[in-house]
Amino acid sequence: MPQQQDIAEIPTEIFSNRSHNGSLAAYVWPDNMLAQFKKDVEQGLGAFPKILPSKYFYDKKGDELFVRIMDLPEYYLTRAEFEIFSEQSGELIQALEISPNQHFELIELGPGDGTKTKELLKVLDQGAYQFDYLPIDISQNALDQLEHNLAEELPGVCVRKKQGDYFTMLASLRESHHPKVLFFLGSNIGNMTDQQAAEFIYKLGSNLQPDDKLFLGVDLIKSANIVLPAYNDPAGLTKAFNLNLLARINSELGGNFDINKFSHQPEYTIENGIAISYLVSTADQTVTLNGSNKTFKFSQGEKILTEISRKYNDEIINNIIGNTDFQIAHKLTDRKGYFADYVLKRI
Ligand code: AVI
Repeated sequence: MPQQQDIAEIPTEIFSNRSHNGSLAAYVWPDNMLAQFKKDVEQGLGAFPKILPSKYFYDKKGDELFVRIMDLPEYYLTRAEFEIFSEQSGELIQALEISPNQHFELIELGPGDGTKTKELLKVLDQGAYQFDYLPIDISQNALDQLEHNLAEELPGVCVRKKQGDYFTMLASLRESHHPKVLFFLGSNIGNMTDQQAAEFIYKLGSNLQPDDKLFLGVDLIKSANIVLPAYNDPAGLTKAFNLNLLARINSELGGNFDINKFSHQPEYTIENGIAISYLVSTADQTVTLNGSNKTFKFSQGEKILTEISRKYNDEIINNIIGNTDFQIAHKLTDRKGYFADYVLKRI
């Protein structure tokens, strides 16, 4: 039976998270994306230990489940970051070093419904700051909805939505000479390995100018009795979220997974600092995919690693940004010290 997997053994390319490209909530996939899904599944299930990329959680059902997870009492991350935005907007503006007479661009990668950012936009708007808000997402639908809501709630804010891949969109903004503040919230970075996170942040920096800021929301390392329930809620939403990956392989790739023969198993220790989600086979079984000559054997108790959710401290952040052009300028935390928003300054 496979043992707990050392995170260092995980091939880094497997974890490219939804957050690289924003939400995948377009739901109708071009053929090349379906082919990539099939390739990743065949490769991941053929590997030992088995692994599936977490970016495939986010189909229509997965997105709906994640929205509900964020509302769960056990899932403290969203509330903790919201608290920072709603209670410390003054400190936040100070940390970003923006002044009312300097026009700047507030760019957000994968804004979702923008709930947290709206708290800041409200204060900036009232304070007569001069800025444009540029949400970047792969989903035109998500951007249209956000723009519509902002037009109603904050009509004074200039919204310039950018639909597409993060890095393509950021490159298209390079010409502008306004100072930039880049938001990447929700501990989305935590679904990447540290190596991937370092590469991702390096690439963000190459699209920014000295003194521009990256505002990075991360979940902090804390004890297992707080972290584990966030990934193992009694209502079973996280279990459904994890198992939805198999349902998706069945419906989109013609798989024959028996969903009832897999259980959801999150693992976390404060020493490791990474919540890892597994699907565990509860029987010896074989799975096939349509149009694939491969069969995938599972022994009872065998695990598929489906997601990592990294937790951080200053040392880990400093290691990750060590070879990038960023340094920590400020850190804001919620009252319980569960979550942090780091202001990383481009040097
Ligand atoms: C999107 N991401 C930051 C979430 C997390 O906490 O890793 C995804 C999630 N997985 C299970 N619950 C929530």
